[in-house]
Amino acid sequence: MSSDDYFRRQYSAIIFSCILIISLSACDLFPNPQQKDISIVLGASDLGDAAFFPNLAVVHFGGSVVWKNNDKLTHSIVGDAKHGICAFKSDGIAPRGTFKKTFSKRVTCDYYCGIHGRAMRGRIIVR
Ligand SMILES: [Cu+2]
Repeated sequence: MSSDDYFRRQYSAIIFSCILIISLSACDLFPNPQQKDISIVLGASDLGDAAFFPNLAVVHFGGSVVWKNNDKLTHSIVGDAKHGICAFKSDGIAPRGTFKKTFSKRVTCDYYCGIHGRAMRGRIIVR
């Protein structure tokens, strides 16, 4: 094997590894902590499942969800559970305000607005 062939092979191996790593990350196979942004949309108090966008947010274990209030009314976020990690509650989130929650457990949490009730609903899946 000539040294040219040797370098060509090394080079191919590196390129192949890079492509593999990029594909794996794109497929979400590496569980990286991350942040998911959820918008409380304009007119949210009448929108039910559409009050939050995305309505179903998937976040990695150890990641955070940040709700941003893009409406003109104050809202709050209440986890729909009596105990455990899904039993959380924000203060009132004023227009343009945010609320951040970190999830350190693999769970599915339903939530609603503490001010407008289940007329505003959303779900988070932590995996
Ligand atoms: Cu609300």
